[in-house]
Amino acid sequence: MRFFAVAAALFTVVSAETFTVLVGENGGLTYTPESVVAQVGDTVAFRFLSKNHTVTQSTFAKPCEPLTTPTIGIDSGFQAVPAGATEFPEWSFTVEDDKTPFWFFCNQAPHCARGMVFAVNPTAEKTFDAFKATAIGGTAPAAPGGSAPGTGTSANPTGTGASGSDSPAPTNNGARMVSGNGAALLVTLGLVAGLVL
Ligand SMILES: *[C@@H]1O[C@H](CO)[C@@H](O)[C@H](O)[C@H]1NC(C)=O
Ligand SMILES: [Cu+2]
Repeated sequence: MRFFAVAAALFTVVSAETFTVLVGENGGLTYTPESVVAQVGDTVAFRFLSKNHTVTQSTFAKPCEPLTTPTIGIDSGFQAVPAGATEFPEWSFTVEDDKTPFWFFCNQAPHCARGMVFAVNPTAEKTFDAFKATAIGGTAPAAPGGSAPGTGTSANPTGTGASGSDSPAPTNNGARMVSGNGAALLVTLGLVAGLVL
């Protein structure tokens, strides 16, 4: 019995996957890939390659507005990358619910309205294409002034590469945020999952 429990736990650890998403590849307003199908325990890691983008949680209905209710969504904050940079900021979260889709956008206006959106586990009813179409269709995109409610600005927008020392420390109720080991921020999509769409 005990043996099987341990074996199962080991398997879970070993089988967890990390999806790397490139943000602003070739200077584009893009996430590459645009969506991933992830399981509980998987990590979605964003690598910011250019410009000054965010990964900000939103909703299917309002792709370009930060999620604020019932809880504040997770947010990478602005990650600025100087031209010619050789180190790139990273930010990641771990999926703790794979029965619910999660929706994201770039909170740098007007990137979302130009289709800079991302999803984890879109469904047959709520497809990525529909989400993106709504974003481009442009219902009142994003945050005038740039700073999303509750998130504060990025603690480290100066592009010191992967050494992002401080987390933006958003006040998530359901998401737990911890510092990665000197590199990426690690965010856990927690109980918020069940409450959001
Ligand atoms: C990144 O964009 C935000 C929002 O527009 C802005 O407040 C911030 O100053 C920018 N950072 C840099 C380093 O340009
Ligand atoms: Cu952007």
